[in-house]
Amino acid sequence: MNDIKKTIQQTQYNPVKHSDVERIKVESQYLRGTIAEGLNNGITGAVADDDQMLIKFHGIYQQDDRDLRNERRKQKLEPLYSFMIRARVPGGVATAEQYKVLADLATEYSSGSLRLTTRQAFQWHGVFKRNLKKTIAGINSTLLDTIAACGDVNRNVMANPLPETSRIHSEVFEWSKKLSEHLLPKTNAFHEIWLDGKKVETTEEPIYGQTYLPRKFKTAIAIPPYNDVDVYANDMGFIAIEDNGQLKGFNVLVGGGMGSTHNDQETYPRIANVIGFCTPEQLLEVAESIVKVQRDYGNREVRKLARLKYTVDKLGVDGFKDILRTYLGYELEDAEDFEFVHNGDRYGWFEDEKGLFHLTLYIHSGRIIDSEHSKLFSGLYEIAKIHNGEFRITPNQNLIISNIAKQDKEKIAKLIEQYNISFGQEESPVRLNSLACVSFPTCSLAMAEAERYLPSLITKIEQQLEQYGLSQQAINVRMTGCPNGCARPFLGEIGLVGKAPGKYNLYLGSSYKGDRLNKLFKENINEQQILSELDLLLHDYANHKQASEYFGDFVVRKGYIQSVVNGLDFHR
Ligand code: SRM
Ligand code: SF4
Repeated sequence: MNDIKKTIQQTQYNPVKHSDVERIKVESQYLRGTIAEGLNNGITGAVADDDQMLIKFHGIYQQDDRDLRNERRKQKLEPLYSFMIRARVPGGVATAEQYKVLADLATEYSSGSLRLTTRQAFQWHGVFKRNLKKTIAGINSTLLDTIAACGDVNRNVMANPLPETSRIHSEVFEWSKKLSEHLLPKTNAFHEIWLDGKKVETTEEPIYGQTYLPRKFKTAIAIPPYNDVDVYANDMGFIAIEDNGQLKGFNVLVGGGMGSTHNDQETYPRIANVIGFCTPEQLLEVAESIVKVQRDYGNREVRKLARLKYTVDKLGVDGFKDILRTYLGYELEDAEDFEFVHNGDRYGWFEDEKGLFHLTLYIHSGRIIDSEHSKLFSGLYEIAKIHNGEFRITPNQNLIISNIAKQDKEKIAKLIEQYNISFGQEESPVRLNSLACVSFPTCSLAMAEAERYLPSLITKIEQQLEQYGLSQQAINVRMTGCPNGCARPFLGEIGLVGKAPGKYNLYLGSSYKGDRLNKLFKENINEQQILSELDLLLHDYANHKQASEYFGDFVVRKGYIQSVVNGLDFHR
């Protein structure tokens, strides 16, 4: 216990040792900073430097259009600043009524599209400073919010979105909401700044304290046999355990994460460790205790080493469990058996036990926009007008029109056809299993294209697969514009991670169910080189794969790449 007290002391802000972000948090008066004043400053489209960090806790990122950066520089104009807003949508569930308002906000204040994220959230890009307050107030009017959608706190809690797949689904979904609520920051800053709420002085943050967490913190709940939430990629994970149709409890996982830096061996993606089991009644206190261990033991000096995964490796898994026990006052029970089959989505129509229908749509990179090919934005809006159920975002950037009554099925099917919306009926398995992050033009950290480029690369990979008689083979292809890992590329059987414009690192060897990392196979290669490397591998795969053997397992079995289950082996 003394040890813990000592460590808590160490989390007190130390101006000499701690990173500057810690100073910003301490000086912010519980996340207020000068955000409110900055919104009224019409001279610049940006907010103050320190506030750029703080607005993340409110679900907002300052960005600029990178396609226009050089041109504006030449014209001696400041970058075209705008903001990305992310809503917190626990379990990814919004009613059709809510969706309609969110789409209206996109039309009125953002770039006219909605973006579904890899963590089951909605994003609006291109919101100008003058429209921030109106957009956030609009989101709040639907009873959704943007609190803690980003920042050094627990983020949107993910959960398997498909009610048809499990009898315990609704219970697990309720737990994802409770977890999300329980771990929210309690400061009143959000209401004061965005909703003109009454000023109430914040004197403490019961879970987080004044400096919040050392870094972002992510939580997901998986329901076997589906690992669509990629539970191993989360700081804290729970795997629901069912017993005779009842929710028995959850296996507890800690220490997952994807982010890394090119050529920096200190940073690495990591698969979370299963450290035990808890009952539903214990879930909130277990989660809170894990968060507190990270709060007190996480690295506040070097942000790139501040995620829970590094804390777990620093303490050792057993060391982490020992410390957790002292926070909890008891030991977790032994983990239960479970089996995953896949970390992707299941497309098309499903009917559940109650006779309700669910339709999973394929949405490339989660971008809800009208294009020449499909009037997706308009079509979903028309569906929202007549649908009485929900819109559920999947962890793979897709959308489920959920709980459709039998009498509405035909009407919705007609709209799907009329607006040419895909539910995977025409796409190849490799396309349906592909994932790309946002990257250019909005992401300030992008090094290479992802969302805008992946579709054309997939077309070329499809041609190769067809040539080798593998068109029906599902292979996970995941691309990101940098190694931060937003489309979880280190869990792709084929992972492509941007290095420079047109250049990618090629990673191979993840499992199809997301419980093994991939590893660097070729560095800094262009499209032609990517395709010729894949050509050799796919040729061999077609000739020598064992029955039902996935591509990721094949490249490991054939020795093209080493199997990596421990993040520390990622660079070895
Ligand atoms: Fe991410 C930063 C987009 C999921 C790891 N991520 C960013 C920023 C905000 C760039 C920035 O800091 O300026 C990107 C904004 C792009 C834009 O214009 O929208 C961004 N991340 C996204 C989204 C929208 C990607 C997508 O295509 O869907 C996802 C939003 C999820 C959400 O709703 O909250 C998104 N990001 C992820 C994931 C996947 C996941 O969580 O399952 C990861 C890997 C898992 C993890 O966290 O380890 C991820 N994003 C990062 C990192 C690296 C963190 C690290 O530990 O090093 C950064 C950079 C950072 O935090 O400094 C980052
Ligand atoms: Fe941006 Fe990199 Fe994340 Fe892609 S992986 S959205 S490029 S931070």
